[in-house]
Amino acid sequence: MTTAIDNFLADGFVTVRRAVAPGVVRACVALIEEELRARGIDPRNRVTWTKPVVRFPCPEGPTFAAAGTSPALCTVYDQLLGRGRWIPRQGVGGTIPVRFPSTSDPGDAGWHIDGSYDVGGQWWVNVQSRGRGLLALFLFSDVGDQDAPTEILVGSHLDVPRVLAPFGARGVWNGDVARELPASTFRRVRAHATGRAGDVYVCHPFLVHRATWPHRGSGPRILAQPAIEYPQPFALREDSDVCAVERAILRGLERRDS
Ligand SMILES: O=C(O)CCC(=O)C(=O)O
Repeated sequence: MTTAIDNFLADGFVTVRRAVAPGVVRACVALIEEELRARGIDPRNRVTWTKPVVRFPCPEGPTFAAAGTSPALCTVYDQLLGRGRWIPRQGVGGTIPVRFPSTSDPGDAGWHIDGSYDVGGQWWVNVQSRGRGLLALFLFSDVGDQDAPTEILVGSHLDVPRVLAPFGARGVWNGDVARELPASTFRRVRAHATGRAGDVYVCHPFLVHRATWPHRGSGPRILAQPAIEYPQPFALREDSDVCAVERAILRGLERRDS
């Protein structure tokens, strides 16, 4: 029988439906809407939706802590990273790109993996995934195919380790990774991070993804995209007690075929 971990190893993500309870989602959205109003955007009045995307840090506080520490998510993080081996966060973290109905290029829609650590003001990544255990995509609005869903290259997390390995522990700017990938990566099956508000896509840190446009839906698409932090870089040793994220990196390096 195929398990959620097998799917994660093969695809690079698992979808946790209803990961965040509806009441918690509503409370988070109310706070996100306050952030929008503070920027002169009325989430109910499309006249004020003048840009394709507005981005800000995910607010902190108990409401977002309830979303970030949902029992369903903690269970999945334990399964993928090892029980007690990831850093719990009292919040969600990351940024919130809110995408509005628009046919304009938002300017931030290139294929990439997210960066994990700061080097001179740039976000870098290394093959040991220093600083990052996972990427999570929290849907805070219902997202359909017309609503500018995040697009994922299924299984692309297995192509990235061989690109990162030559850069060693120092790593590389995340903006340089996609152009080093083989053409076959971009022929991989594509998936869209669609679903209901409260669903969370839990992704391998090396999963290649991008924002999409145009947004042909009717309302703001709200997503948070935090890192799930991991206290030390993955050792990437065959003989160590490897978790699913590390096993996928080893598989990508063709050091392990399980
Ligand atoms: O907004 C999205 O759909 C994804 C954005 C993204 O991947 C990013 O900003 O790193």
